[in-house]
Amino acid sequence: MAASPAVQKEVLSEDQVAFYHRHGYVILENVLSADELAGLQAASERLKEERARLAGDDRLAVIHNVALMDDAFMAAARHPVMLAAVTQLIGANLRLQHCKLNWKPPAKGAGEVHWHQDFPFFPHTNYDLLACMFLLDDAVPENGCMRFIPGSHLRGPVDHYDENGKFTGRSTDDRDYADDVARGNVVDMVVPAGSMTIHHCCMLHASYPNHSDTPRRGLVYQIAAGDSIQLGGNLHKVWPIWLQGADPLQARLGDGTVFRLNQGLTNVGGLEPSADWRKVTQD
Ligand SMILES: O=C(O)CCC(=O)C(=O)O
Repeated sequence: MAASPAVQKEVLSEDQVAFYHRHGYVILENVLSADELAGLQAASERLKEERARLAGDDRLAVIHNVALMDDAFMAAARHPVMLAAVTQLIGANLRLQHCKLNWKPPAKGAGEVHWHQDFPFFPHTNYDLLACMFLLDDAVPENGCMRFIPGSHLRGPVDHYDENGKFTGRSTDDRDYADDVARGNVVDMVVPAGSMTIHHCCMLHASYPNHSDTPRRGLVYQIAAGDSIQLGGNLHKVWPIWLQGADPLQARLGDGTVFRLNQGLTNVGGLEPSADWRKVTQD
């Protein structure tokens, strides 16, 4: 396991922590320095071919495992401000569940993401699981910023299955979001490049299509508390990467029950980080 940096000092105020628990998200503006932002933008450009291979020029490209593709993305996975904020929200033992670059190309009107929660994609034993998105471009509705339904995380997981029981990757019962949208209980994540949004795994969220002439790139680190153990869904190649602290060797359920684990999850089927990431099926 890679050496973990010391836990940083607190970066969220008490109000921000309370806001996260109450509303399911928090925004940290201008987390990245100008150099860090430029470095991550340059790293994104180095993935241009991969973006085109995955999605062409007119779809949202979701490029997984970017931390294994470029050192800049691996370094950002341990950004001290991100780790400090996440520590305040879900504790000091932190596992990287997945990381990806969401690249919304400047195709007119492409890249809309329907209402959904993250948790149903990769259920865990508890909800101490969240997504941090570094914005590499200014995010506004016109270029496809995310939209959150504040407080929706408190409802727990909602239906993402069709009438045949097939997982659809989107909220399938419009009663779970339509009323909020009609009432205006929706917040657009309008933030400048270099900022970070953090949202709870049960946050109902969506994003607008990109109608602008420039891309909207969001770098996402999905982070789990060490005792929040994945129950299903995709295990990505970055899964063995421990971000901070130590594996507590226990699984905590939502009701507080704790099971000791005799060893950490061990993959013997080849899901190890390597430079050979193209050969592994990811999704
Ligand atoms: O990149 C976006 O606009 C959507 C991101 C999102 O909803 C997700 O990654 O779950």
